[in-house]
Amino acid sequence: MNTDDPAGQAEKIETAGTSSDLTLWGAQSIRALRAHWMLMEMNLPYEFVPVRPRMESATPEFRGISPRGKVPVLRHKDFLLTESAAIVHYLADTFPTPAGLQSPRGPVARARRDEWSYFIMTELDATALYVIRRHTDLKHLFGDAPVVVDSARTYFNAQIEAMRPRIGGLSNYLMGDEFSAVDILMATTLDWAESAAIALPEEVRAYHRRTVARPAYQAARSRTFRPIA
Ligand SMILES: N[C@@H](CCC(=O)N[C@@H](CS)C(=O)NCC(=O)O)C(=O)O
Repeated sequence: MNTDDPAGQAEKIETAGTSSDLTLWGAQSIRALRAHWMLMEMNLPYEFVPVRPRMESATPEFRGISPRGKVPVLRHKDFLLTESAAIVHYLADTFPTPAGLQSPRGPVARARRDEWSYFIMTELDATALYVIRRHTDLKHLFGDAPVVVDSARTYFNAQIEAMRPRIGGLSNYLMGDEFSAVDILMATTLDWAESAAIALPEEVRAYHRRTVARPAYQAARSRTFRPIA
């Protein structure tokens, strides 16, 4: 077995741009979608290994790449990186960003990027949506806990409500008028909220609709969630 490709399904993605020695493991997952979307926004060619959570990701071979058995994983040459937020920021910091894609520079812009990223990844993703998922769809693994699910939903709604003016504010995107990696983190998290039947405020829905209308999102979504035989 090729240890890089436990499912034996690696494929070379043809996109505009030059070879960049990039490989991405991760399919059928919102966190993997973030990495595909960023690669496609940046027109970077990459090899895609469609490892699914709790399927190919559970193999000893994949754990050699990702010790916790989690997707996504990015490899750039011999540098391996997990964590979807770290991956999208690494790409923006490492490769030239095309027009219309902002890569924040300088301490203030970086601090704002970090503020959004930690908010999305800790308060919305880990503390709320992942808790809901673990105790609903994955309750056979993590236990049935309706009180915890209710509390996580309430928490998510309170976080979104408090940030509603900033998410749906005067600018098109979270960092201003130009799209950036934090919009990928936020829009995919809002996708996830909608699929968990959470009703979002109208301004937040408008931001979400505007962001997911980008062609790279559409392409990344169909690649990430394409059925695997
Ligand atoms: N904080 C991580 C979370 C990664 C994660 O939990 N990925 C899920 C799929 S969305 C996974 O690989 N689950 C398999 C498992 O937990 O065994 C990130 O954002 O990359």
